[in-house]
Amino acid sequence: MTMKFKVPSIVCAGCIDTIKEAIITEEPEAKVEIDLDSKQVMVDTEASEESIRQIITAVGHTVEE
Ligand SMILES: [Cu+2]
Repeated sequence: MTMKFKVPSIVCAGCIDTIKEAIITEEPEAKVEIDLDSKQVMVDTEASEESIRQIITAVGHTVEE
């Protein structure tokens, strides 16, 4: 299942690497695509939306509701 998150705290390529790495570490099967301009995080995973949201938050980023 593919889920989308808007993460306004993404400001540079470093943020993208941080979030990607955090998600892949917790959910190795996940496919993650992040667009810097739209600050959109797309995750294809079997994990729950809530758990992905928590992973993004745990590395200091903010997910828009
Ligand atoms: Cu950054």
